[in-house]
Amino acid sequence: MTSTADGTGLDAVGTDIVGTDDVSLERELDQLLAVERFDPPPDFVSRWYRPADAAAAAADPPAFWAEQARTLLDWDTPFTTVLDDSNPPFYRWFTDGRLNVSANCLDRHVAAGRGDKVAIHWVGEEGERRRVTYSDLLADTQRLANGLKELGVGKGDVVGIFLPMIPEVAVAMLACARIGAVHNVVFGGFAPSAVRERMEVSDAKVLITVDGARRKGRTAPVKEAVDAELGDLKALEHIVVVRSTGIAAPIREGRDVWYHELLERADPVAPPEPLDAEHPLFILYSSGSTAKPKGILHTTGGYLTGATYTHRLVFDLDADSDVYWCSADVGWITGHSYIVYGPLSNGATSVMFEGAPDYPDRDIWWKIIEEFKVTIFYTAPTAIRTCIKWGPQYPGRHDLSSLRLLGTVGEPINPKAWLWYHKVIGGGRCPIVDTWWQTETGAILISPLPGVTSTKPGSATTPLPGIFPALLSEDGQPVTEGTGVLVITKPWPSMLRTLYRDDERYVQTYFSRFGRDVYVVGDAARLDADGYFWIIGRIDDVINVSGHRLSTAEVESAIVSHELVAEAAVVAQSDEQTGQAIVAFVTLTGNQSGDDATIAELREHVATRIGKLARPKRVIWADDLPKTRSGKIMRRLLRDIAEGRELGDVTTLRDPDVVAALAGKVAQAD
Ligand code: 6R9
Repeated sequence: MTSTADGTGLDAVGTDIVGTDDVSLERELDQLLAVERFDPPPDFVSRWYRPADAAAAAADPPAFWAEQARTLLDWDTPFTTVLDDSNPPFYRWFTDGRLNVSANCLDRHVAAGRGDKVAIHWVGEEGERRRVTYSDLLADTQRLANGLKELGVGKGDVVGIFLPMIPEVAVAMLACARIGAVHNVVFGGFAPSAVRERMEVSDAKVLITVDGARRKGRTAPVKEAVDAELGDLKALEHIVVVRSTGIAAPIREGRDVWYHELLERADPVAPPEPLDAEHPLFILYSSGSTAKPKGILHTTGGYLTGATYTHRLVFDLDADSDVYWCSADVGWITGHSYIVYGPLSNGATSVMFEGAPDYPDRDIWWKIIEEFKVTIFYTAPTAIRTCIKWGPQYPGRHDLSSLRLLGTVGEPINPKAWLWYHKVIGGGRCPIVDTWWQTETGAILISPLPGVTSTKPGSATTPLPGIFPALLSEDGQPVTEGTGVLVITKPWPSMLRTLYRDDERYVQTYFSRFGRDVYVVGDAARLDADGYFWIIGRIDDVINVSGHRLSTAEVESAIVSHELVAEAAVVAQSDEQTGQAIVAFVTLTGNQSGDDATIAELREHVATRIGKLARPKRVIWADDLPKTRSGKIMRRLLRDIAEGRELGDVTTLRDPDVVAALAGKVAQAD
């Protein structure tokens, strides 16, 4: 597919923060920068927050979560055990209860007479509109559930999903949930080779994909590319193909089946399978500090409790009147929890948009908000920064007065972007929820509550009820004010349960540094005198480009697989547009020297191996890389070089001349 790097379709643009044509706005924002704290608007009263909840959650967290699970979800068999913490860090929640996620997202709303309510207002790239009601979703989900069964998919089998932003992606996820199959969604912007890797390591039995995907007026032949890369995968028995764009798609007799044909011939009734609360719901691969992506596993009852509870509370959802829009892609955790499961479980009406934010023009998002009278909008800081660059005239063309609440996720938001969002998009009246969480946490953990929490631009503020974060120093001492390593000290229902088929790596990655009951997040943070959390960023070898996680090792191994390359080291450089950008130091074989054509070739090579989002922004040719005596590349020094900083301690280097030569070279080139 041809999505741009961050999956939002945003092309990289320059670095100015505010469109320079608007001097008065710039001045106003500068003045606002002096405001440290924004109190909730007096007329914004939280629908769901009760101060007593926070007290109850603090007094007895499992009892508080049990109450949420019971009141927010329908259970086929009510649970009696709340938290099994007998074998940390393998926590289990609501163990003897049974429920079905798709029944909670669909059947219960239809049964309550809300079948005709719009679940998804879908907007296609060429301006198409589809109104998908709860009854529509339920009908398709049942047929696909039966279709998958016909293809031999049973409880616990893994089903890959590689689809663009079309309603079928939600149907595919819900159909898996209905029969207890485990979905493994791969972001549409990834290359087919990344899809292959994720299917292979999870032994996916079926893959649901599409004929082609549109991006800014062009159509990429997805099925053809998938065949070329995955055709010989042994475990993969069938490929289901959604006809979306009409582009020619090869169909291999016996293995492949059209989605619409499968649905047409399937029985329309598929009762939801009551599943154990700890039955796996999905795997989502995320980057870790090695080249091998981590298969983060979420289960049924706890995950849905977290997604439902937080979506309603943090977005102050009124399912009867709100129109909610999250601009993420379903291929990321934000899409899982806040496009599919949270909103549908709460019976909300959402917008789903297939296209890029600058096609056909840069005002398309604001046009959609005006047309559907969107009330709640959730996006990423990187997207806001790009809109700032484009200038306030684009949102200025539209009536955005329906908006009442704004959210951000994915990376720290710089105060100026926060203020622009507040002023230009929110008209100064909408609270902003800066929501901190991760693929691993399943749901939002630290965020302001609208109408309750005073916000400070750039801070995710305070934890939600039932969540217990803390900062620790390097040696494990609690930090009450200042910077430290972010940890979560008590289990919560929507936490990951393990890394798929790799319990050891799960313990090692998250629960080895400070003991088996302290979850190590991987972020550093600062705690201020008011107890507000300010997330600084990752402490491991993970790069956050436009809110999307990539591991340095993953990108390095893609570069090194190019025949001309002898060695590569990848580091992050801060970038005003994308938060962080990838810088690759590359040594070519046989003392060759690289040129611009080689840079283009390497970037393309990475795009085909991982996806466009992983392309290095800068490639720096290195005759040699700075290494310790034990042969470890010192990325810390490379970061200093990339960002033009004074070099840190070089005494442990095997050959200190290497860095001096490299630093001199970079300085010259800049
Ligand atoms: C939901 C999601 C997780 C990492 C996380 C942190 C960064 C996410 C943030 C934020 C500052 C926020 N992050 N939200 N940093 N403020 N509001 O993005 O999941 O893709 O797993 O990334 O993203 O570094 O550790 P995921």
